[in-house]
Amino acid sequence: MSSLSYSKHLFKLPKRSADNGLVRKVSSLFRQWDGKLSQQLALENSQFGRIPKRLLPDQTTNMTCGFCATGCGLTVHLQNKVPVNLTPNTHYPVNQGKACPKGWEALSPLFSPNRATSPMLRNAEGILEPVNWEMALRAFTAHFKQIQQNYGAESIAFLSTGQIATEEMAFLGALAKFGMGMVHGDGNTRPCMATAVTAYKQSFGFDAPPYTYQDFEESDVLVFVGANPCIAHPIMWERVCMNRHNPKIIVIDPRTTETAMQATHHYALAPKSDLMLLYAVAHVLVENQWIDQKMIEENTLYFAEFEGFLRNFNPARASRVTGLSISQIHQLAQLIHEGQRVSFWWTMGVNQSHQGTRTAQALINLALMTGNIGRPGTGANSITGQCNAMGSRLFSNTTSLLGGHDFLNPAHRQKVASLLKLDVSQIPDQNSWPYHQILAGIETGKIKGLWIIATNPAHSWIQQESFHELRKKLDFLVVQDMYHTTETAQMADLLLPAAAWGEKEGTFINSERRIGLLKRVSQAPGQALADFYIFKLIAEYWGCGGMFREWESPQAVFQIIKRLTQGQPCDINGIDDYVMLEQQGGIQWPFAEKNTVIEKERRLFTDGKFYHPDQKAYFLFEEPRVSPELPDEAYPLLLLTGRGSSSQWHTQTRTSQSNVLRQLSPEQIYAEIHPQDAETLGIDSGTSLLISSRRGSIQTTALVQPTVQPGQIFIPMHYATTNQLTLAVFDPYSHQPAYKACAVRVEIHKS
Ligand SMILES: Nc1nc2c(c(=O)[nH]1)N[C@H]1C(S)=C(S)[C@@H](COP(=O)(O)OP(=O)(O)OC[C@H]3O[C@@H](n4cnc5c(=O)[nH]c(N)nc54)[C@H](O)[C@@H]3O)O[C@H]1N2
Ligand SMILES: Nc1nc2c(c(=O)[nH]1)N[C@H]1C(S)=C(S)[C@@H](COP(=O)(O)OP(=O)(O)OC[C@H]3O[C@@H](n4cnc5c(=O)[nH]c(N)nc54)[C@H](O)[C@@H]3O)O[C@H]1N2
Ligand code: SF4
Ligand SMILES: [Mo]
Repeated sequence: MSSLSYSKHLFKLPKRSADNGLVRKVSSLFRQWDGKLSQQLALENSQFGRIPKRLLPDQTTNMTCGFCATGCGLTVHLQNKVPVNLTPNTHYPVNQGKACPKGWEALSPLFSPNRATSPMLRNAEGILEPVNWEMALRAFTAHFKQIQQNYGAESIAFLSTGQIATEEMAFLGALAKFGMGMVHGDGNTRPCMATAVTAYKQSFGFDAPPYTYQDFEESDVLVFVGANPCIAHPIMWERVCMNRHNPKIIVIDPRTTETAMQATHHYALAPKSDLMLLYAVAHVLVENQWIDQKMIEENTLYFAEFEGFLRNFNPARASRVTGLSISQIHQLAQLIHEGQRVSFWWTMGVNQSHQGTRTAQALINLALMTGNIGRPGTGANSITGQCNAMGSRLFSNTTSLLGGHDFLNPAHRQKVASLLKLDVSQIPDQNSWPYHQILAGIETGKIKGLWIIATNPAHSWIQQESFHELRKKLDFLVVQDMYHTTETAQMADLLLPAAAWGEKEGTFINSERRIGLLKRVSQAPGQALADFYIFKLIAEYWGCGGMFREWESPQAVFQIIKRLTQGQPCDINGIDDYVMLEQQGGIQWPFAEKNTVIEKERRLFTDGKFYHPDQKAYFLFEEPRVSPELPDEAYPLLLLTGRGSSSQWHTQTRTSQSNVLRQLSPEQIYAEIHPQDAETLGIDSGTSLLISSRRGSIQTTALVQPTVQPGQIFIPMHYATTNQLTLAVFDPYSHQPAYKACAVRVEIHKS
């Protein structure tokens, strides 16, 4: 059904389907939205909804990529208002005319036969069957309200995402927590960025990655820890390649990754021994007085305590734990000392660890103690994963109250309430449970209803079986996705069909804090709606639509978001609107005043002032702990997981829909294994393997190559079964899952 006929269909609601009150309500709703939602749905007047004329795409239009957090600019080419191709934007400051395979192929996933084109409701026979929106919304409201009536308002929770527009995230968070009375809601940024968030908040006083991509080009020493940008952030890596200072490129990773192969120095440490290594490096720096006393005294706290703590971390001790030689540890410290502009970059090898927060802070400590922050080419820099993980960190209303505020702070609650014209009692005065506690709440019967938006945890959550088992304990599961075929969508009681990137408008915030524009260049299939309008409809059906009258379009919500940032480190009140974002090629936060100089690149902490009330950065540290599951006799190998290729995105719901991308990566699951282990096991590349952990067994194909160390194997996360093996272990501060270390056994698979 086309959007046009869909909209007509809704205007003339079938009489049998609803009580008259509801029919009247929906009709009046659509009347109120005439020229807004109806326009959005029907596209009668314009292919591009309410985008101001100046932004109207003609033959081409520019927008931000919807895969990774690099946030490249793409130019979409249209013919008769239909997108026919795209090219990298040559003028966008991020990518300067380059894109990785996913960017080039960003349109293909839109035109997949797997698209969810109609709401689907599980019927009495247990089969998901298409229903119209009205029935879907009535089911949503009736089931969730019933659950709340039976078990209390907190008994429904949501799991959201770093992959929808900021305006959508803010809407969802406000609707769920202020409108529907939920307390618990988290997102797939928990398995991704929670560690960086916690580390920054504790060390700097706010979740603030300080860098700008220009720093890739300005550094003379770049230290990548647990990061494989050649695969995961190829265009950031391009920026490294543009560095004209003949830089030292140091990679700290147990694997000889594509990035390690390009590096000048690779330290293949034992998995999860980073904390020990980084403390030993700090020890050597202190011992040689290779530290920046001025920076330490003027801008930081707790260095004396840190110095005392470091005495126990000599290179000999670290050598035993990391497997690196003592001289390698000295060499690493010396390289850092000799650099004039040293930048530290980390990603999932750090974040996804049982001691991730302290490891990230050990990197922050190194930057602080050597004065490598606030200057070009420096910084303690967490690289973000998903296209809008940064938006989710500030505006999803999950871990922080909208705008980077604190649910536990009464003044913050009051501020947000008055900005949104709410009664302060509507804002929860407690933090949400983190993701794994929400799942534990399902296990114990405290959570009975779950709403999952733009994430596929049935594939991606750690120790997958535990997630699948929880399904039985839920009274009602709603999944909102662009495809009806995902592992999680298949489990739903109610599936809500979402428009995708390219089919809606809004903004994303990239890794360097740059706010970029999304545009509508294609029509969503069938009855699929932008998440924004799904939330709008739910608000109306739930009965809290009045709270969101001002939230009439993504552009209107952008203005609300701006207000919410007033006085915050992420203040963006100097940005007028989408048009200004378009004209400037994205704008990095903070941008509080209109007259702030608009530079192409801006970094934080140039004045040495941090966001704690005392304006200092803190040295934070703790005794390292042993990884919870080490290899033993029964399970003698260690499993690492992560990204396999630049053409595969996560659970592959999107990238598997492109013929081009499919051909650039192995279709079948494989395990990298060292030649030495292969010999012991009597296997070759191509041998079918059975890989078992204490959680279960999966079948893979062997890929024998020395990219992994002996005793370790690597399996990409992109395949449905990988997380059957992983072990649910979490960092105690960030609650981020430790996906990258568990013990396994490898055998030849006999069919
Ligand atoms: N092509 C592609 N790009 C992506 C994504 C994708 O799915 N596909 N996903 C995006 C997202 S959401 C994210 S979060 C990022 C992730 O980006 P990255 O973190 O760069 O990718 P990963 O492969 O998960 O992990 C990085 C490295 O950590 C190493 N590692 C494992 N254990 C340890 C350890 O104990 N210490 C150290 N030092 N290293 C360790 C692994 O060997 C791996 O090479 O990528 C983003 N970009
Ligand atoms: N073993 C192992 N597991 C891992 C990791 C690892 O390194 N190792 N990494 C973890 C990390 S860092 C991450 S970020 C997670 C990612 O895990 P997920 O978030 O589960 O992975 P995606 O495939 O990105 O899921 C996004 C879903 O949203 C849907 N979608 C896309 N666009 C839209 C939209 O606009 N609206 C709606 N409603 N839906 C949309 C897609 O079809 C897809 O189903 O995986 C984690 N899992
Ligand atoms: S590097 Fe990331 S943002 Fe850039 S084109 Fe590739 S997926 Fe898109
Ligand atoms: Mo991620």
